[in-house]
Amino acid sequence: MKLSCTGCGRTYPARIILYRCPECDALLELIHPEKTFSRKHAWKGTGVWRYAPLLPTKPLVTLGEGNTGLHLCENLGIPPVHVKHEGENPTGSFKDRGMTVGIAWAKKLGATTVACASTGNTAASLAAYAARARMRAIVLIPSGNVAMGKIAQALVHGAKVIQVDGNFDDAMRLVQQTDAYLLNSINPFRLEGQKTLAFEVCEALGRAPDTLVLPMGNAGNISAIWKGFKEWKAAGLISKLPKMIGVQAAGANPIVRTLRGRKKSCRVSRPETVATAIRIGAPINWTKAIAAIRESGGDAVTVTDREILSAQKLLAEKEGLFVEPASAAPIAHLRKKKRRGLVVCVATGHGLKDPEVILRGKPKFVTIRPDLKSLQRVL
Ligand code: AN7
Repeated sequence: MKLSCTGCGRTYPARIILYRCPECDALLELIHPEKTFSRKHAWKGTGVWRYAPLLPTKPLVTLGEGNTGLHLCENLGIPPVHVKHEGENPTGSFKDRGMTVGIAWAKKLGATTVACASTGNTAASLAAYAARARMRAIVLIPSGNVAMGKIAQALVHGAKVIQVDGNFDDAMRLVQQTDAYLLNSINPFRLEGQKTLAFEVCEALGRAPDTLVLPMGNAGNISAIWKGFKEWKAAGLISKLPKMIGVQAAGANPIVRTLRGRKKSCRVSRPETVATAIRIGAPINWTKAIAAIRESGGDAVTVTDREILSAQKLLAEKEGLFVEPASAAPIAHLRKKKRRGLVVCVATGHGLKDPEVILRGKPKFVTIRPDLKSLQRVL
């Protein structure tokens, strides 16, 4: 097992703490010995650790992550689509898949303090797993733009929560200058856990989907899931790979701009969207994400805040699935553009993370006197 540079191809021992290539500064990824993929394993158990033979460590710290529902949705006014509801994870988002592996690796390394910058879900997940592993957690969040549920989670698990008077990108720049073990998606071990979503989808469908649609913020998840599909194919378990479609909010769409434009990378200096989870202007994993999109024949697309909120409501009302705004972005996209074949959307986080966004939308409900007449009048 080695860390390999996605830029120059140099390799490094997995046990060295590195987030970027010391030679060319590009992102790193974990490469397993070839033999791991050349035979079929008897996968054991459920969830992330079912795939332990394809993961870098044993399950040292777990809360029971993965094994989330793949819900067929036929009532959205679009061709049937499967929604993988990652809100069913222990802390309510897909981050737990990565965190269980990232924290296990931190433990192996003997780390005592772990840290991240976060728009909220990584902070919540890191706080919970650090508590379970008896480590100190430090989380940097942008001030004023993190959903209430996520802050409550980070606090209740005892993390040191620091608001940065700036946006996520400022917090990310800062946290990289600390000595703590970093568990943002720049950490390749975290992405190893997140790749298991691809395995679960393939096992549930008996094949890879034709298209996988998911929201992009730091673009770690799209990179991780693409790696998962490629590894599942290398193991001889599927024959075709899906197209990867990354969805960004109109006010925070650096990857869409990069793909459409001529420059190597286009930052958004003041990202803005109701989907605070993906309010990110300078994604850490943009090179990996662009590779995933190009290699898979996919695309990066934009949806507006209004389209996101409308899709969130539709999914809740028509299918019983309550997801947070960022997680509704794929459905918002599919309502604008028909995609043929077997389509899977990743709903990355639970709606309960951000109840304020629903209440701000002024939902209608009535108050009555506690008698039957009053009740009958409003029914
Ligand atoms: C619900 O928690 O970046 O493209 O700091 O919470 O892998 O970054 C969250 C990201 C999508 C984007 N949906 O995933 C953080 C953070 C939800 C999210 C994303 C996030 P990436």
